[in-house]
Amino acid sequence: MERKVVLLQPRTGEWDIAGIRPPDSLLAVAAEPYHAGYGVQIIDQRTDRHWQRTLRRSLKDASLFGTTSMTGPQIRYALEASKFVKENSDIPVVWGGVHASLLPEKTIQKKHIDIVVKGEGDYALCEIIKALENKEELDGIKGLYFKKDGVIKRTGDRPLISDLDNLKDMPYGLVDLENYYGFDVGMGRSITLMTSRGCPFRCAFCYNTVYNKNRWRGMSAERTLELIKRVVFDFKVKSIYFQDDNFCANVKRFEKIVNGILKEKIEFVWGLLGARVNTLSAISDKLMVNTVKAGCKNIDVGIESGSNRMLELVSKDVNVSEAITLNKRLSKYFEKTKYTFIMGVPSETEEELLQTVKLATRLSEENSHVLPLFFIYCAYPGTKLYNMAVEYGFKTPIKLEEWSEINYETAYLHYPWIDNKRAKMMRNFEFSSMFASKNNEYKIRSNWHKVMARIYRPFAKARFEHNIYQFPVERSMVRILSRALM
Ligand code: B12
Ligand code: SF4
Repeated sequence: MERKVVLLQPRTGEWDIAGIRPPDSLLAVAAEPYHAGYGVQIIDQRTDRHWQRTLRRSLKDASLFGTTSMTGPQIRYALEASKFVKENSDIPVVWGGVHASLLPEKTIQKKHIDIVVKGEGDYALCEIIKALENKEELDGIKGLYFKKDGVIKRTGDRPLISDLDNLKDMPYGLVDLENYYGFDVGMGRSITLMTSRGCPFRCAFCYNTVYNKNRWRGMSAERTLELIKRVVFDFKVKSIYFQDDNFCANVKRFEKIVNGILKEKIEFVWGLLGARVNTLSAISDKLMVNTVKAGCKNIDVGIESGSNRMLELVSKDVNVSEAITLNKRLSKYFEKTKYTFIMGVPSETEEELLQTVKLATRLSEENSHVLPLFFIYCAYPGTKLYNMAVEYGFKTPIKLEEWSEINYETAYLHYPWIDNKRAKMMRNFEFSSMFASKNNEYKIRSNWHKVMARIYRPFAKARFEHNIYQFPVERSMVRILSRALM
């Protein structure tokens, strides 16, 4: 019997209510072994309620188990699955993903993990499979941390993949695309795509500086168009959410993609997760118009703060007035413009936080398509701001499972610089920003929830704009409801 590789996508916690995106990380690492003829199975904890039953069955003819990790609750679910594998088989357990890559030494120490892939896994996983099959040593495979006879070994860093065009097509046939929904673009069958990796900028809170070493690498416009055509024509996808960290980093490539969509009359709607104020500012009006003509409905931009001091502190390399100017331009183009803001960075004052709220309110007034969203700062290991957080008293989690607590919802509880009042204010801005604007409606699937959101909107707006953080009863109600739905 041919033995297969089993990959498991862990749950992500409360995020799983808002929508479930395809397991792109696992589809990416599955591509090489799949095209080399190995059997690969993907189990998704988020869509398979009986994942343990499915996994137990799969382990009977499995040669290796792999899973992925982001800092936060996903770690807990990935650990649960890894423990299950170890209790029910003797196959090696491999971890990859952003968290395992940022903290490989800590991750490999965990009892239920045998191999950690630091960085990109597209080629590494297949190399591991082949080495194990041929009973070869793992020492020759770059980017690994592994245990051998109780000793932890590392093989040195793997260089970043420079030519993304050489990557094999993702084996979408391994998942049921019908199970995935909830993207930030439109209705109908939708998918996420990543056509570039990394970002050349240096934001002090972002994983990119460590993980991608500030290097942006993009598929060619031609390969990107091929990929788009594949999902639109072969999989009948109606909307695409490009979740590149910085889709427009190379404006020439961006222009070629937009013009290609128009020239080849590829009909679909799309949105961009990663866009910056200064890169968008460098885009001509003509290209903006064509971008919209080519189906772009939604653009997400990280503004981060209404205080220039904070923007400097986080090395955003953009200032408040640039954001205001860009916003006026964007108001003429996109159906939705999502701005994200970050709160609770070490040394942020109450006044600076309120400046951010004021900026978000102004941007919404000057552009009716704006949806501002507020997030509480999460200290991700390896970043520059993380070191500052440690200086400010952030107690670094020691064990892998403790990292699952460093969630955007709870991380601030570990920050001594956040007092009770500030925590209440931030929780209020985080929650009310989600409901204060009518532009959030596209995110709500059920009509019943839409009606509730409409009734609540004026209260949310008042709470947001006037910093009314006392008695947050509605938050508790939503929490109870979401727990009931999970
Ligand atoms: C889609 C996505 C999600 C999805 C789920 C993704 C998933 N993998 O489970 C959802 C929407 C649920 C999500 C939620 C969140 N996300 Co998110 N997300 C992304 C996003 C946009 C794309 C990830 C992706 O699919 N990439 C494509 C694949 C190909 O790349 P990759 O995941 O890095 O995988 C490669 C390697 O890591 C490795 N690898 C990965 N897994 C495995 C497994 C094995 C076995 C092997 C061998 C190798 C391997 O090989 C892959 C190919 O090279 C990234 C940003 C980005 N542009 O990458 C952020 C990102 C991963 N998310 C991030 C964050 C912060 C969050 C949130 C906390 C956001 C928030 N503000 O609350 C939440 C909560 C998550 C949690 N803590 O549990 C951070 C992670 C930081 C960190 N330290 O972990 C990122 C990097 C964004 C950022 N710029 O900060 N996210
Ligand atoms: S612009 Fe975005 S992706 Fe690039 S470093 Fe800053 S936060 Fe990260």
